[in-house]
Amino acid sequence: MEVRAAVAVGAGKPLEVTTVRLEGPRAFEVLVEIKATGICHTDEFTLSGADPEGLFPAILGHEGAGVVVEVGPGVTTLKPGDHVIPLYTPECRTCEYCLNPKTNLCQSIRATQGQGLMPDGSSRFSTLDGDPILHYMGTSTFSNYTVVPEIALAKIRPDAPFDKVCYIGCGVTTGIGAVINTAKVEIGSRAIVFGLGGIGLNVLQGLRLAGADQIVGVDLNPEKKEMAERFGMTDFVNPSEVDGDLVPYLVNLTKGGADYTFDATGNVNVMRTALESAHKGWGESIIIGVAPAGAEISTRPFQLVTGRVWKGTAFGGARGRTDVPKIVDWYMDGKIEIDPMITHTMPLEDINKGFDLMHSGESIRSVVVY
Ligand code: NAD
Ligand code: DAO
Ligand code: ZN
Repeated sequence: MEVRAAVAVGAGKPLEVTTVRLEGPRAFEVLVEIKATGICHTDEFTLSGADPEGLFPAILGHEGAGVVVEVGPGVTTLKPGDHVIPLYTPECRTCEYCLNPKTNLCQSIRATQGQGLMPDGSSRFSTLDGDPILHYMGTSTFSNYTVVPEIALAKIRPDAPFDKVCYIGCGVTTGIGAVINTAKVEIGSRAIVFGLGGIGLNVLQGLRLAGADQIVGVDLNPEKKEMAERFGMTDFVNPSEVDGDLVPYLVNLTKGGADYTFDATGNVNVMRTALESAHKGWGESIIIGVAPAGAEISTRPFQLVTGRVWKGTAFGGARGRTDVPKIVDWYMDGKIEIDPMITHTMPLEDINKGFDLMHSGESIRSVVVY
């Protein structure tokens, strides 16, 4: 079939919105009509050329929601008409990783997904001339139709609005999951969140949900304060307004250091500050941000010897097919908020404007509605 897609033709170039060819689903694959997709920093990371694993031409997008149109042979858990969220972290429920409760990093299709291919090693997308176009993160939601492995689709309730719950496909789950699945924050905790963007705001609301007492937000941009307060932040710190070292300031503010700190900036210097502002003896620091290629973290080992713990999290430690439908329920039941974070919506034709809004810092989330 012919579909409309925004094609990433090369690093640093704008997406080209055009008609491309999409082959139907093969065994254990599903054709999904994408109804809405968020534009995330990871798409920008790849499009900019900073992602060393970035491949072109490709159809980016990994934060979508849509409807099953057709299922390939062997698909048993989905049928046409089901509402779904594609998962860049699949959940096969049978691989060594899925069977280990300590991780959510299903590896069953990791190799081909990383090469922009479906599990059988081929692409379903091509130009009208027949030249292959690569998939991206196994999802390629910057297309009004896409083909996704069955194990990379979470079935969600049919009354959830696509233009809001698409954000659960990455940002919401990553932020809330970092709190609940990775840190396992206890009621009454003190926490510090570095970076109050699309991920950090969801860490804040995760902390509020977990019953944290003190939720400190740290951002260089003072305009982030108002929205962050709406999502549960109790104290705002702008590092550029702190005299001297930020670590002792934050340790003092949290009465000895935070029980949990979260990096949602991707800056390795911030990651060090986050680790060192965690409480001596038990403080845990969770890295969410994705640092530039080749960047390294450092601290004095004595920080760990004296009980601080450094951890990282991908997709909030969530097992998508199991956890994403529950997070959709939380949204529909009013336990979490999404709407205020969707600051802009646009048709696919204007997708490059969504990237411009991200660069200028004007948007939290732009959503393409098909
Ligand atoms: P964003 O740009 O919306 O937010 C980043 C925020 O950090 C901004 O508000 C910015 O002002 C602030 N900031 C930047 N430098 C700072 C500094 N030195 N000190 C304090 N604040 C600073 O980005 P986002 O969409 O929220 O994503 C955050 C990070 O999370 C990115 O690195 C992204 O790639 C990563 N991410 C990780 C996962 C995962 O599974 N681990 C998933 C999605 C995104
Ligand atoms: O299993 O090796 C692997 C890859 C897991 C990918 C996790 C990606 C998380 C960070 C990227 C941000 C996604 C939007
Ligand atoms: Zn698996």
